[in-house]
Amino acid sequence: MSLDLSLYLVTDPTLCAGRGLEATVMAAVRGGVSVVQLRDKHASDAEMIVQAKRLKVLLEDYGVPLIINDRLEVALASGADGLHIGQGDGDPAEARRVLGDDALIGLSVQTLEQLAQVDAEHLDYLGLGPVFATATKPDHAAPLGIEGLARLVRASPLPTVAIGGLSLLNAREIMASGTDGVAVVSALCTAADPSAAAQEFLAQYPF
Ligand code: TZP
Ligand code: MG
Repeated sequence: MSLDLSLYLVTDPTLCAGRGLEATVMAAVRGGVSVVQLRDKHASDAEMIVQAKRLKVLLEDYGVPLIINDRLEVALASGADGLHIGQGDGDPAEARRVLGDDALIGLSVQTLEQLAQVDAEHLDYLGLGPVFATATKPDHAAPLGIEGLARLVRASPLPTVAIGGLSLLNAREIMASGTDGVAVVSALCTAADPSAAAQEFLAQYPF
């Protein structure tokens, strides 16, 4: 499946639960979300595989890829389109070997030092952040700010998506850094109308 990073929704079991995770995700997708990442730090692998398989069927009609956070076994067993790993979560080359050439594999990068170590051969994109401090990920690294983000975008050998504290208030400025897209949890999952919010994100972009 091709990769359009423009509006990348990362799920959170609590923040997306308002109207039900699936209903929230699909409303956002109808509004124009281009990638969905299933992220759940507490579910068992078996629970996550069930959720991933259900989402995969729903997303198929929209041509939107489903990416699994952290868990290679879940990505493989659910037939998801790819895997997103953090620094120290796993090896991109191993993920590529297990998931195959067509899988979409992403890595989180927080610093120029990490960027210099990136195994671009086995990756499709980089997640850059957090741009701003966010309560959604309590253990996050030091925020990059817009300037820090722009430096990483310029130096990246791969397409990038920015994450962390992003919202309708800063999406235009974020896209002006040259990144290929914006990744959000709360800005879509806690929106009164996730579909309208997704449309508003895309309407802000300078392209
Ligand atoms: N990785 C870096 S920040 C973050 C993740 C998963 C959470 C982003 O959440 P929000 O609600 O969009 O700030
Ligand atoms: Mg991780």
